[in-house]
Amino acid sequence: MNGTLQCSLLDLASGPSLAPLGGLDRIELAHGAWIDVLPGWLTGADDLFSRLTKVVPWREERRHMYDRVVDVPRLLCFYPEGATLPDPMLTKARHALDAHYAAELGERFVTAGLCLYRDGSDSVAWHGDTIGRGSSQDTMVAILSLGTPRALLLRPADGGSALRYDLGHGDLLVMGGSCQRTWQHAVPKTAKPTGPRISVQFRPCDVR
Ligand SMILES: O=C(O)CCC(=O)C(=O)O
Repeated sequence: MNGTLQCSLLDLASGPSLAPLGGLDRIELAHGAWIDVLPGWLTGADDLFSRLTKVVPWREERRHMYDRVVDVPRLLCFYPEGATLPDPMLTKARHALDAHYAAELGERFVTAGLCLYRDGSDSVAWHGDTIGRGSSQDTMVAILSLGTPRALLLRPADGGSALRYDLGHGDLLVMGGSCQRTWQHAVPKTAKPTGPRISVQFRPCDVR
């Protein structure tokens, strides 16, 4: 899934388009977790990427860490259930995920969390999405990655070595099964010159 964000002539000519989700590859992890990956799920997304950087009301977050309040090193915007997504293409992507996973998930993806990693010093630390039902139930979190490729790392929550997925422009990675409670994921900082990346995470109700 490596690549750079390039504005190709093909992209400009054809506009955004979603590949069939039948092309997803499932990788079984330990403890009942799995991931599905589909590199290049969304093609022609250069305009979408630049629109999202402008129209999404990105905001900084601060959180408590030990005895200090620190900036969360990325910008965020959360679209709760019922909110209009910032671009119709994201609604289309969510419908495609709903159609593909309906039987297995048994519910729809209803929220969207958007994160903007401005450069290589933006990151997210090791965590599982365990606010809500993800702490006790199997669920799914689908990530559409846009912009500059970044590494998404996954490691067993009880220790063990990490797996690395380099998520490029338009790639899809879905975490499923017990992944949120038995595995952790992170996007580490990188010292390499790195352009911006947007992560769009689609989640079912009460998973965060
Ligand atoms: O950047 C990503 O794709 C992962 C984001 C993430 O794990 C989160 O916001 O909980």
